[in-house]
Amino acid sequence: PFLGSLLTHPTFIDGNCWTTFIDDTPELFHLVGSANRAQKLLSYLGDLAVNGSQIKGQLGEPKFKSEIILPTISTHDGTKLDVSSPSTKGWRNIFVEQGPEAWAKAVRAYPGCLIMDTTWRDAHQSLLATRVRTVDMLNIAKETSHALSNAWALECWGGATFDVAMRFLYEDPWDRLKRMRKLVPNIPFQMLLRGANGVAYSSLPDNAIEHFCVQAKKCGVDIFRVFDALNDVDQLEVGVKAVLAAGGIAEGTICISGDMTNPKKKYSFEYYMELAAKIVAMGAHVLGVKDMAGVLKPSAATKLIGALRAKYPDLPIHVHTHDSAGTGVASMIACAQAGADAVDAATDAMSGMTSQPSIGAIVGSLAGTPQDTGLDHTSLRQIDAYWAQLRLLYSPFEANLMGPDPEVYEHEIPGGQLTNLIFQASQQGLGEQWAQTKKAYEEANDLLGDIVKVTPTSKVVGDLAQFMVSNGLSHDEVLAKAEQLDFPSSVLEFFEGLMGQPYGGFPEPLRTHALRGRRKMDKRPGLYLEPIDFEKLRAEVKEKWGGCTETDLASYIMYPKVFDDYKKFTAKYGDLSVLPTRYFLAKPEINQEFHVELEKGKMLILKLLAVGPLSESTGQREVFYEVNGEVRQVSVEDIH
Ligand code: 3PY
Ligand code: ZN
Repeated sequence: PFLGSLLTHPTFIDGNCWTTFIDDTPELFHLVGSANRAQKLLSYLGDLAVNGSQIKGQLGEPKFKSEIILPTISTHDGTKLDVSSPSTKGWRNIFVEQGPEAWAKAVRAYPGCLIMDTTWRDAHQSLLATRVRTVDMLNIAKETSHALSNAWALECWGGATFDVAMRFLYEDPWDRLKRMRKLVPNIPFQMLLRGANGVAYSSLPDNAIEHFCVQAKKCGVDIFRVFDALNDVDQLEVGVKAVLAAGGIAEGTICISGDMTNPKKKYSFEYYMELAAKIVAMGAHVLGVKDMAGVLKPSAATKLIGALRAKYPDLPIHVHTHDSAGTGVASMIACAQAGADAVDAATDAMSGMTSQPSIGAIVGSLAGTPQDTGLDHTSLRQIDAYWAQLRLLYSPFEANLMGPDPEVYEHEIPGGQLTNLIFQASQQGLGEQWAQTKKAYEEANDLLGDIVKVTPTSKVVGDLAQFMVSNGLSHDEVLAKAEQLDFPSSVLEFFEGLMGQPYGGFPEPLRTHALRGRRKMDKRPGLYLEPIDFEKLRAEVKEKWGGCTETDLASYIMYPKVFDDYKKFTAKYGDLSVLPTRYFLAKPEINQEFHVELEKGKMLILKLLAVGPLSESTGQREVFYEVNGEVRQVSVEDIH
């Protein structure tokens, strides 16, 4: 009943096909729209059946092949919760009704330690190459709104999820945010904002960050964790100011680097205390402490958080870590006991190693103590049963980490990057190559002046390390040959000052030798960059894609090429966010029935019937699908 409905409509057949036809018979155009969408979806499914998944980074097919079982949610005393609609109880109400200051006061007054669940952002960014799709968050969203109603927040947006959504999953990150928000109205949503870099890899003009924060707040972000990868306060302030202007909760954040209890290290206890004072002076609502590599040992955590708590009795303190060394639970408990208002954890099946520490372990350890999290361990376990299945569904993106890496105290590689580097090294056997990479990373960091390492500066160190390994260059050789070497572009951008100013200055003469006449910015890049001309870019996007929403514009400003490629892809294949992950990543078995809800009430029942032989003349194969009982055929180019 797709296109046929239009062509066989009596009005059409009579030839009375005047211009009001569209207005008089909107239902048919709706059907044509669905027909187009169904056809585009079939093109994708056909392609998958012939050529396999083209999703970057995917190795093989999901280990999980059955239907995902949704848990029923109850409390530890056996009371079953009605999850047919979202919970309305939670910390977000205070923020929405009374604003950020009242919310901050309320969380300070709460006697226990709250938990931020990072499962929807950092956990999958750190373990599964950021590949978890919107549909898999939405499917557990209402249950989560109940089980985690007392959570500080769900971290669910920003960081790498923004570009990966468009770049590799062909999804609109804004659409993800709005859809999650509908199903979780009660728990604050938190995002990660890289200060003046927004969610990109180097600085943007200030007005781009302002525009971005307004859109993010409108679409559903409440708390913005704002950091700068060099702890450059001028860069950080761009983000904090933009969040304040947008009406969000600003979590101004200190990035932790190295072991502050070791007197030989560059970043000392005093350094962090001074940085905190500057962040508080910016008017941040929350003080964030971000330990992106997981190097904040429990004793250091006790000292730093204890001192911050004493100095800022009215300011909520929120701590983030990664469990790379295996000490994440111990450190977060130390933080809670030293007075942190909130610590980060991930659902058990998505926790540990380069991800956040286990929510169950932290909640269980603090239960019944003055730092009780107010979360019910039974409900959490039930939510985790869902994620245990999802972890297997996303098995093609596993880095196959085998255990903790306490060597992180030496190499200081942030969680997400550590997974990437281990994965790359494991492709080559994890032997000599991995040892070399870790050593080169330490040397590269040293050459760059022992910088704070987190996106985007961690990429600078990683790129320089790989450059050294592949060219067989030692630390001293890089210094000696710097005037001749073709450094990676990220290293040059860092030296130019496009990522801000490092604490203690740039290393010289390496900077000058590497730049060889390129510009040197000695103040924050926003002072040199031309402001965005919104009108001009809006017209450009409209011209290319026939329309431009404010969120399209924000995506285009952050990632013009990625946005264009995403639009090209969806023009060809449609919005694939409706497709269950199993059939997004791999073809179904022959004759296996599966369902796709194209839009509310428009269900497609699909079955792969056959993949035809290769036509020598066209290089194509015919793929046959049954769609709602009718046989459909798509021609697909065989790229093998
Ligand atoms: C990001 O910037 O994406 C991070 O997760 C940094 O920790
Ligand atoms: Zn992190």
